[in-house]
Amino acid sequence: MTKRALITGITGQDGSYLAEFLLAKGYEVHGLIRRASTFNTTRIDHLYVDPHESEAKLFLHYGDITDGSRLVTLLAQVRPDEVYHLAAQSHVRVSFDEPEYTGDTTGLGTIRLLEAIRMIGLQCRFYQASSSEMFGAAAPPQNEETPFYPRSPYGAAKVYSYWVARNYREAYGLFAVNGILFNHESPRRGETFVTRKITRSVARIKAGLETELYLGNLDAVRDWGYAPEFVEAMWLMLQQDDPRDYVVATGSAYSVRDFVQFAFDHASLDWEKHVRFDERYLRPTEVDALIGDSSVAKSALGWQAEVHTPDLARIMVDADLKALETEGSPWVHRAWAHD
Ligand code: NDP
Ligand code: GDR
Repeated sequence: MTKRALITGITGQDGSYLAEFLLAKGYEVHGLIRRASTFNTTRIDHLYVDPHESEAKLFLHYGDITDGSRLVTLLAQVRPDEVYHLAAQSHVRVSFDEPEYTGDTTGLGTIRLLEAIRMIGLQCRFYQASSSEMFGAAAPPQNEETPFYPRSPYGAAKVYSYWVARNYREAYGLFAVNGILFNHESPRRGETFVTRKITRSVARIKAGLETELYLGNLDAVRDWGYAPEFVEAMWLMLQQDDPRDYVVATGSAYSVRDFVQFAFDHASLDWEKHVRFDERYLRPTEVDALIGDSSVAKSALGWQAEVHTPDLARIMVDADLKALETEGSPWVHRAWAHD
């Protein structure tokens, strides 16, 4: 029997890799997409198959995680075996500007989806995209037992989602798991997250299109892994006999400054000649250090990271250099105020 999955957030970095992964495993994949006035499916366009020409396995449906009744009609129509809930306002800095909206999408969006599952009596497995940001100010290394101490509206909304996913597991016996994923990046990473902002800028500086890169806190420490590997861990969590929560991380620690150095070095550039400080990229409360201990994922899922931060930086710089070669007209894209 072909398995059917529904992915919310399919147009995002993780959603696109997960869709690819599940299609390769033979799944029928359904994705929730937002109606927008411009195309927002660039990360998954390569997966599209014209249903008139051959048998399609990927289906996209309009909807929004703030629209509870739509989630009911969609789940009733698709009846997925596995639901991967990735949709969220996912930018920590932006969550300080839009705290209420972030609470509505990143927090309440999860209960809307869980309620929709419960209301239609759907038997499915549920993955919640939890985050290392829930640990916030808790000292590293962080694992499944570390108490949460979120430092942003985003982190607080994810803590809410974590607990409602657990509650539906305990209250209604839903196979619901929280994947507590540490930062993971790729050439498909949104352009305003720090790694991609850096690697994209390195490529543009190398090509002579710009000379300066403005950043905020270079001292923050993160445990950056490679997104295609992390989506496999999501799938593995839903294939186990029993639901539980898992930390997924590489276990290594590098500062933003380290990442800058890896990226500029790879393009034979001296970062100190190009990187400038701009306080607008600081956050009202910062998360100083996130370093994950994913020994449970290793023993229970057989999962461990292969790509670590220095290689990741090189993969991303190479991809951004290549993208510039094929981009055509080299418009100078300026980042908006709060990336
Ligand atoms: P992205 O920001 O790349 O993607 C977010 C997705 O959510 C996009 O598809 C976006 O759609 C969709 N979305 C946003 N708001 C809504 C809404 N109101 N209704 C429906 N869809 C919406 O995130 P990532 O792929 O990086 O992350 C996936 C999930 O994992 C997120 O929940 C994130 O918070 C979480 N996470 C990410 C980590 C990381 O390091 N990447 C680490 C830990 C957790 P659109 O394309 O239209 O904007
Ligand atoms: P993060 O990712 O907040 O960890 O959340 P981000 O790349 O935005 O920031 C990482 C660190 O870099 C510092 N920083 C800057 N960040 C941005 N965006 N822009 C800058 O110019 C800049 N300069 C320094 C930040 O202060 C921070 O310390 C990501 C998201 O994917 C979340 O959805 C996810 O849950 C967590 O990772 C785990």
